[in-house]
Amino acid sequence: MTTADARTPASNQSDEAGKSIGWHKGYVQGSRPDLRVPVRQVHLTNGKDVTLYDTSGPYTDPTVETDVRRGLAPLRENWIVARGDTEEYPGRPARPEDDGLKHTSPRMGSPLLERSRELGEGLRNLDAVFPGRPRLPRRSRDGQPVTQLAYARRGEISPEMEYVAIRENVEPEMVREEIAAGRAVLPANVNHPETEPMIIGKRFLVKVNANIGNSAVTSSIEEEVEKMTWATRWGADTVMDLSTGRNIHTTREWVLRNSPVPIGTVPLYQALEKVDGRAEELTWEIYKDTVIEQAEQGVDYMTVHAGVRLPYVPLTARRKTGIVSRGGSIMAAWCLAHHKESFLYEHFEELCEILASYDVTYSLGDGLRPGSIADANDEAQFAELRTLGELNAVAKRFGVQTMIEGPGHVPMHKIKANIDLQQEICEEAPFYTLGPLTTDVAPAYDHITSGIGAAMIAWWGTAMLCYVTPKEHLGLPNRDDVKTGVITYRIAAHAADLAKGHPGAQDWDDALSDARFEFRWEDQFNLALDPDTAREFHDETLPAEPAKTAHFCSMCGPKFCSMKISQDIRREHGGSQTEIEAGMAEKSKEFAAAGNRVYLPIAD
Ligand code: IRN
Ligand code: FE2
Repeated sequence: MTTADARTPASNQSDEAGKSIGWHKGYVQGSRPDLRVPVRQVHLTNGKDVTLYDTSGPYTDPTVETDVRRGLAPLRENWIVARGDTEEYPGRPARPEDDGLKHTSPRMGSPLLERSRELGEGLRNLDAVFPGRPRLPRRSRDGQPVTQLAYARRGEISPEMEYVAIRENVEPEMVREEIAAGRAVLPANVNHPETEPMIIGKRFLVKVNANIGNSAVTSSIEEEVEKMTWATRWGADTVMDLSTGRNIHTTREWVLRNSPVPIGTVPLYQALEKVDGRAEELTWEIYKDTVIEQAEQGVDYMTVHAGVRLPYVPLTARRKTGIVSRGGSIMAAWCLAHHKESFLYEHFEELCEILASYDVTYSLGDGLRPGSIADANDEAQFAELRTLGELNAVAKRFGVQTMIEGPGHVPMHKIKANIDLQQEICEEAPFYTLGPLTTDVAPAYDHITSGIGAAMIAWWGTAMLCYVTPKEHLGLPNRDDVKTGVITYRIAAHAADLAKGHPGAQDWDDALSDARFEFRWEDQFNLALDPDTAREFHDETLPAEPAKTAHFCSMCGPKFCSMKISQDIRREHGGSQTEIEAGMAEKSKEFAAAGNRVYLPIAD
């Protein structure tokens, strides 16, 4: 990573003033021709480049033609086939109920296509059935795990591992070790060859997940595909499709075929659709069938709420907000209705065998996470966590990559106990937390209440943060909410990367600080997490082109910009301490003479 030289005089680039140099998509070549790792190359006006991690996929590469109807190129396909441990098979036939169309009579030909066309509902320009290349699903040839964990344990550095090593600026052997030890996961279903490998673990950059998903009444397939590309454009490392209602199978197919990042789901949601929303009618068979359906499509990781055990349900009775997890409440309802142990817990080993044969990663759900500050770190939550620790060990035995989900709503002073306990109980398996929200009093601002908790818990070792949007607790996020959520969480993640001292993390800050200090406005914008908004805010008060190189902004005005003042001091008085102090005293006199006002009215 190269950054701007901190001491480049501002005047040196005045001739390039206002010229938007921008950024372009670059690639770092790996050890084989088909291993090219995408990066975002920001070109600064001083001729230097800054290289940033890039999650946006081929969509931001003008040299690559993308077509959502055909899907992305299957970049990992050759790697998967070359391993020789998987085979194609006919797969499970898609059924109308997979798409929530259970109550309509199937027709001749393609019932899904016909019904969806007839309904014409929730579908705008996209056809109901994904038209892209037909493919058969793959799975393990002999029932042995075909997981990155199995390869890492055998001492193999897969192309996927080399890819993430380049992405993270670390040694491939370190990647292999972390995966082998279960401290990191590399979610990469053999049926999602389109995905650009990424890694989740505390020794790596903190990752951010964005949730998307239609519900029965809102959103179309097209909108969901767009939300996915939109979220990854702003920096989502993974996307979870939490769709319910109609077109659920088809929406997921479109999202998967077009997604450059791993896709996660909660199979329980779709299983519930298949029994018409009646939790007590769920069975292991329906659940298992849904998991296989999704694994064949290429879902990279699945939330499984197997820690919600029958004896824990009563522990939530006296809580302020009971069970707030969707999956958790479905499983609790099932356990109570049958007065039986959870079928997920009972059949966990069988589930491990299925996941291992596609390399689906577990995300062991926190179905009993606290839904309010009052319920944080209570008995129900920690009882479930201990069970997740036990299940983590089982999953590892079966060679399944595993991460552990965490809360929720937790006040700041109770956050650290969560990650410490999780790391201890789960043998340092990656923690994946939802926030946590540090207070309950700010609906409409819960991206912020949770961004605070997210930054703290990530600093202490959480590997991935599940974003929260301003619509949390209020409604389904739209495009703007998705962007706000992703940017907020990128801030939390990067703040943690800095605090953890991840190699190269600070280079980005240094480059932006230099640009700020030297009044290279365009560079500031281009380096920003959200260049559009930064530029827009600046232009609101100083729209003129010359202002892009002006040595002040409208916050303090031309006279009292602190950065301007320190530059003047440096220029007039060189560098020695006494000279600087003298300069400061002089500026202080000027300041007093002008009325001691920090904020001057904006002159227009
Ligand atoms: C992450 C950590 N804890 C929960 N999450 C996410 O919350 C989970 O991965 C899923 O995307 C979402 C909803 O989960 P529930 O409410 O079904 O538990
Ligand atoms: Fe909540």
